[in-house]
Amino acid sequence: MKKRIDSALLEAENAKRESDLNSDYAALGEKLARADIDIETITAKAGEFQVAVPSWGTGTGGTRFARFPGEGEPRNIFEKLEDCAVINELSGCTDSVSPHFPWDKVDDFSELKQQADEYGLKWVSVNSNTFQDQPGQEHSYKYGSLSNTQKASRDLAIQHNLDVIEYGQKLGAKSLTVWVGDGSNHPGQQHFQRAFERYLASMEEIYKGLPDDWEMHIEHKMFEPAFYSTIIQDWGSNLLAAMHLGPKCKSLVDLGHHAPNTNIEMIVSRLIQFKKLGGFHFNDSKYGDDDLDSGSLHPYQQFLIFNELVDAEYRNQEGFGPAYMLDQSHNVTDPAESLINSAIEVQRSYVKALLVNREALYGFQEGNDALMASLELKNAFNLDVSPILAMARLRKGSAIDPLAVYRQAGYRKAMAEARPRDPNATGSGIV
Ligand code: LRH
Ligand code: MN
Ligand code: MN
Repeated sequence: MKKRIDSALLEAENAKRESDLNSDYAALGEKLARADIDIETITAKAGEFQVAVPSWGTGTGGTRFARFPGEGEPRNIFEKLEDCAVINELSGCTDSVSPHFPWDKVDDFSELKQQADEYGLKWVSVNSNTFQDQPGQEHSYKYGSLSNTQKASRDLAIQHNLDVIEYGQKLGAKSLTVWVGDGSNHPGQQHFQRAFERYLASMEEIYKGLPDDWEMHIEHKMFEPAFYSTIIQDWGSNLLAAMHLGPKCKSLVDLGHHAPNTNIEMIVSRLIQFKKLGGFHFNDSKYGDDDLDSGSLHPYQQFLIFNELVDAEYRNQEGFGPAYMLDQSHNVTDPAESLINSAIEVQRSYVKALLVNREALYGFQEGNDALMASLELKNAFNLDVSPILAMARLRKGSAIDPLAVYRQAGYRKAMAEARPRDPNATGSGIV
């Protein structure tokens, strides 16, 4: 497999840390053994865990006020892929990329697929974009896309989604994620029911174009860019649409798309119960769709979501197999560093959730022992599983300390030279 980080450097950095890691791992193994948990089983599962990197997350983000471009940021999808390769090499848990069209401009899909293959990267959910007009676009999305009152705009948005499915097929992806910004800014501006009817009719056309082994994932979001009403503003509308469209359509949960304090883990449970959980966009948020680094603000919430996911796995819940993706915007950090760190934080939540004694928890739930039930979760969350994560990485040839190796390798500096900034470049397209 083609590497972008010098193997000798990686091995030397790992060698420096290996003996300390072995001691920490042995100590944690003993502690877990006292709770009848086999550390090797957990480490093997940690090694299998993967979360996809969003192609758009590799560039510096921005807000509607300003964007401060970073040095050496990728200028096209091929360079984004290079950064995704680095993120995966070091973290060992991001073996796939989720592209966004037409932000990712591709002339030759076989060339792109070949580059990904060389780096051992796969393509997962493809994202369509009908939330902004493209230069020279014939019919505008200013008043919506799939739900626009004008048929010509709706048709354009439908066709774009069908095109994106075709691109995804060329790359070997198996799902389409649809998020639209359609909505209204003024009470009375839009007839709620008619708009939703138009949206559903458009989505039916896209659904018909789905290959047999594909799924379509609908993403809800409370507000923005529409500030009064949004067509799929919450999981209720999302689920209604997914149920209306059919079994190949499921809901996607972007953590930042809910009101603060929403019980997202319960939404996840509901979607699992009705076989409608399509996937995740992981990130963290304080106020709205902040797209902050996963686990940076609410690690316990992220753990509680994984508690539901691991529970579904444990119960062999039928129809369960969500796609895990990050969806973040990095304004003040090196995007590659944030993505490495975030992927590991998501993996950390998964591993901690594996430590929960499910049978004990069910017992506390049945017996209405609220305190012991909550402690069963809290004790798992409080355990530092870093040695498990580091060992899983070491065993697959990734870095014990990914950020240390990344900085030691001087990757960003090298990219600043290799990728001179285009003075005319506009935003990276981060929403
Ligand atoms: C919308 C969203 C959606 C888009 C991405 C760029 O806020 O979360 O997933 O495709 O941001
Ligand atoms: Mn998202
Ligand atoms: Mn978002």
